[in-house]
Amino acid sequence: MHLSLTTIIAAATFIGEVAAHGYVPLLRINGKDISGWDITKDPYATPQPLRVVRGTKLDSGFISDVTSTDITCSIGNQKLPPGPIQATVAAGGTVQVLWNTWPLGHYGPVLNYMAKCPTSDCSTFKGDTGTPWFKIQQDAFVNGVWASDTLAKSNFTYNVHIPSKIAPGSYLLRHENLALHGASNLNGAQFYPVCIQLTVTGGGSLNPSGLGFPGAYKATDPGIHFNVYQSDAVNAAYVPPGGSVYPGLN
Ligand SMILES: [Cu+2]
Repeated sequence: MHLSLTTIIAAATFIGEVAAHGYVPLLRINGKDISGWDITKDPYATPQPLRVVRGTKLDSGFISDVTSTDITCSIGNQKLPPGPIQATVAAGGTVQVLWNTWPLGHYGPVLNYMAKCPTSDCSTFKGDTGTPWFKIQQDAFVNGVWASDTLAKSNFTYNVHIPSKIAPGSYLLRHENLALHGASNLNGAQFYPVCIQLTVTGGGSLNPSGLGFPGAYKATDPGIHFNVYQSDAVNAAYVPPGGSVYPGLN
């Protein structure tokens, strides 16, 4: 009975998701609002608006192929801003990511990575070759709730804590919802990465790297090919893909 009910809920979630995934039209840093990428307006504006959030193709859809360069910064990773732009945040500070919406039941972790841009201008950096990325923060199944549902219940907001000991400079922040509601099927996981161009001030001398997007994820990773409809105990033991948070960041 319980299994069949969760199957029905999963099916209903799947049907309902065509219209409503989510995107990031707004950031907040130190109480200041910064425009993100508004899928309802920005793709249609001429000239292309200058945004600190990387633009995406004309939808808010997910990536399911972890070997695609879309896994780096969302669908159409080749689309770069028309000029330099970055939001400034202090090392040790917080970037609030305000999604327009996020559906309950898209169970999964929220994962956050950074990569140092090779020059001071991040707008020319795709980040899709080599291993420039490092993981800074992740939340999975905490106190019986998936991080995705916590985000949905928190005004669709997630707070990214910028490490205090990284070197100052220009960075891409890769913030990602990983939806596992269909992930018991191989290639059924849905990735929703969002890249944000930052100037980090202060900080220390740490220059971490080591992960590639694509590269860090495999379709068969236990944190990607995973059945969320088993038990709280199984979910609590869930290990996100991409490894541990880089040590010594704070
Ligand atoms: Cu969805």
